Amino acid sequence: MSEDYRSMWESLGLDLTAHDALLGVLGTFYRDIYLTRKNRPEGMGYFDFVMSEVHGLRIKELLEEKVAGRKIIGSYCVFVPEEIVLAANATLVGLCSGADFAVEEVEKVLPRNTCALIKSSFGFKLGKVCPYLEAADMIVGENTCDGKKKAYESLDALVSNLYVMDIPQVKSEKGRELLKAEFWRFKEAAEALTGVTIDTERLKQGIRTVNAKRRALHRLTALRAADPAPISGLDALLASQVSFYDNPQRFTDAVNKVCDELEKRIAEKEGVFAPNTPRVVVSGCPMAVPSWKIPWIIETSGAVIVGEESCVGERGIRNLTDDAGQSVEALMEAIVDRYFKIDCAIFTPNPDRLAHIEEMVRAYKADGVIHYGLLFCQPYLMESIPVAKALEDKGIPILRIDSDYSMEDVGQLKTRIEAFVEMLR
Ligand code: BJ8
Repeated sequence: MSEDYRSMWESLGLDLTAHDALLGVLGTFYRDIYLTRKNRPEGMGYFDFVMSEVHGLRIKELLEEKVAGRKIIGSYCVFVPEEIVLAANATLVGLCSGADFAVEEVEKVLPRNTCALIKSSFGFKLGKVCPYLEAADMIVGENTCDGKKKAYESLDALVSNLYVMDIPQVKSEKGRELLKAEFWRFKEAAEALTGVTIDTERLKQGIRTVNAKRRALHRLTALRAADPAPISGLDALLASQVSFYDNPQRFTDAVNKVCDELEKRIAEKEGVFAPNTPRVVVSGCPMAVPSWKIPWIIETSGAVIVGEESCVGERGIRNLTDDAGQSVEALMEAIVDRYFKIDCAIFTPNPDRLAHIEEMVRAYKADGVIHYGLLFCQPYLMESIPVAKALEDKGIPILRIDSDYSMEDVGQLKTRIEAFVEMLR
């Protein structure tokens, strides 16, 4: 961290001792996983810098935005439409966390058998270590899985600014109507928070900014089809993770710069792994920072990850929002259309997700799929069984892994993943 931010963290009510401990662990983990790797694209230096300042400079920027009258909205899900947030002159930041923290405190308010992602988010609140959460003017929860739905009832007692959005669970006409009504309600809530009336121009600009960000990420994902792979899965995941925190325009530029470099690498047949290295698509639960365990094991076991079918990955960024509409109503319809396509496992049935996994295997010339389910995540664990069967029926090898954020299972996972990679060869 290039500056002393202690007074800033103190003003946000963070527990400085706990926060120091968290940053220490995060820094060491990051150094071991990322900074010691060879042959990374130079453009990843930007993402290393963002990570080194993720609780420093970026928080300072957000607090400066607040002083200038902008609001900060925090979210736990890719269903929260950033287009509307930007149109209301607010900034969206991701609040999901990928590390265990204050576990004892968390288990006083949530059952032990709750998925690690939800427990982690509570741990960051109860442990007073998340400056994003404390800086947010509004926290948006969403009724997706049962775990989150019920957890927001408990979170409401811990924060004063929770807004809960209902999300359909069926892709029917009624389901779309529900999403549309909820997005209009959210638009009004965002307007009430910021005092800004969202007009056509503002909404169009919001859509364009988010589309540009997604386009840059689409460009990055497409380049990963090359063999040898020009970028590691760990680095591509890092870019996806940073997209939830960073300024959208700056992030878009940084991703495009990395893509320019990757295009040169591809032209020169330069890769991060040798040609014909076994190629894997990872599919399943989102991997929030610093959830790098699984990709790290995979990429130190002889395989390269060429795509993530996850909300911190393609599920979160697929499909652009049509910006051609000439009224707020038309643009809102386009936003509803785009988000209604998200194929989260909370939907029943959810055939689009399987089709997307197959499409990714084809597009990225993957040799197999590793399905990652967080322990106690019913939607993804349940869905992993029919997904595995359907892929196996089509001759696509798949390994199902259920894990959490602890490092206790690293040895066992490594053995299973190495055996799977060996089989792919
Ligand atoms: S759109 S995947 S971000 S809900 S891991 S909390 S599902 S028990 S995170 Fe998600 Fe939105 Fe869907 Fe994406 Fe529940 Fe499972 Fe935990 Fe999960």
